[in-house]
Amino acid sequence: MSYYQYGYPGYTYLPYRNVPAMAYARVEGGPLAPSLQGYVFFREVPNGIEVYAEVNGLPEYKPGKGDQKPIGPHGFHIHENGSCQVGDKNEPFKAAGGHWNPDNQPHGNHAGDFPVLFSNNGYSKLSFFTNRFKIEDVIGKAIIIHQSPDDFRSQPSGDAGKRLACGVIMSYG
Ligand SMILES: [Cu+2]
Repeated sequence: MSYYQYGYPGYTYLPYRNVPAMAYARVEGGPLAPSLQGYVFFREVPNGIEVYAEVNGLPEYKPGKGDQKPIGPHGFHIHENGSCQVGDKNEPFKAAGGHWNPDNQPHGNHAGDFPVLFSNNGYSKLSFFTNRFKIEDVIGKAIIIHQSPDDFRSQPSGDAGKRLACGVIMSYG
């Protein structure tokens, strides 16, 4: 899998000088979503960072019933530990720890609280802007995609359920 296939919008017109800082995470599904794979890119833009994610192999949406949470749209966050060890197959990726929260905010306003990912026959593409961190702050942290939506309110992690996929953020270029 090469970056080109994912068509990161900034890549082809990067200048040769003053190349903006970039980082990426290759995200891979664990035991609950073995065919999931994708990339998350971070690119310096004026006044902040553009985050661009492209993911395949997400599960289909299923509404919640009783005390079962819905499957999708998918909670999406930066977690504090750069480890994607699977661990317990029923509760994977606990090694990534809790949400990355450098400025001690409630959940919903963590620096690494991202918009949810919507699955379109398993495919999702999302880009958004944030000024909550610099590229170098997130290198070595983990991206987690959850099974259930983030309500941006429940503490400490938005009730987003199990962890489908994980990727460690690396510097790029
Ligand atoms: Cu999370």
